[in-house]
Amino acid sequence: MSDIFEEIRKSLVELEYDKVIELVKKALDQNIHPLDIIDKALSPAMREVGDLFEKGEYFLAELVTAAEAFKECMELMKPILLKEKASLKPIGVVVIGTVEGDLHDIGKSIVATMLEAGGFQVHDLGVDVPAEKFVEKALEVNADIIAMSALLTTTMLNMKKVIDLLKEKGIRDKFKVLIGGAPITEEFAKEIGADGYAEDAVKAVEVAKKLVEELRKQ
Ligand code: B12
Repeated sequence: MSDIFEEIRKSLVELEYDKVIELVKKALDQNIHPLDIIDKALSPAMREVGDLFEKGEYFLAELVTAAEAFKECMELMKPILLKEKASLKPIGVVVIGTVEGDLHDIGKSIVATMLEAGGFQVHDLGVDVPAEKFVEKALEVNADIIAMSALLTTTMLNMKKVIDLLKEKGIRDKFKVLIGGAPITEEFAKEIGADGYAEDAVKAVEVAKKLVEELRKQ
């Protein structure tokens, strides 16, 4: 069974678009859970693609191709992930997006899907989301959690802008702020005053549930 993960990983790193899709379909046919495909094959492959880019062996076009293949695999897996949706009545409301200046959305979309599968009502604002838009939407839908993603060291500070804006408006306590993305750490979350951090989509759901409980107790 582990061979299929290796095959998927290799074909994504080598940018064999059709082969990746075909192998993911094959894995799903074998009842392999989508989260295992993501964690054991697709995500490690994307990190490798990023490393090759950093070394100058791959260019932007290669990043784009790999990202498109990953996204198409997500389209195949999303219905399976959502089939496991926990409850009919939402356990909380989340506004999620990738921060201003940042166009990376694969990880954010996985987190959004997993939160939805975990029973949250999710409003996905997409990428390059300005601080004002996060706050506006959170107020509009009466959100419990504002969740932000950043993949660039240059954009991660835009997360703080959202927290500062909440403080400025006197509504910081109304929402829990959850952050994540490859360059984000627990320390960074503390530093900017976020309420929670998670390194992957599964942990994001656990932390989100904890944050909603805390909010209800306030
Ligand atoms: C694919 C990719 C792209 C694609 C994105 C396509 C898309 N639709 O997303 C494209 C080609 C557009 C791109 C562009 C650029 N990229 Co890019 N990209 C990547 C790459 C290879 C993979 C990212 C990815 O999708 N990973 C897979 C997902 C599943 O993982 P993830 O995003 O980390 O998400 C997981 C966790 O972090 C967490 N998580 C994520 N979000 C959230 C949110 C919350 C709330 C929580 C709790 C958790 C959480 O859960 C997720 C699931 O487990 C990374 C390499 C890397 N190591 O990350 C570089 C990388 C991020 N890119 C990089 C760079 C430099 C760029 C560009 C500046 C390149 C350029 N010269 O133009 C541009 C910037 C464009 C912009 N303004 O955003 C650098 C960043 C370096 C840095 N220190 O900032 C990296 C690290 C590559 C490298 N090693 O050099 N990129």
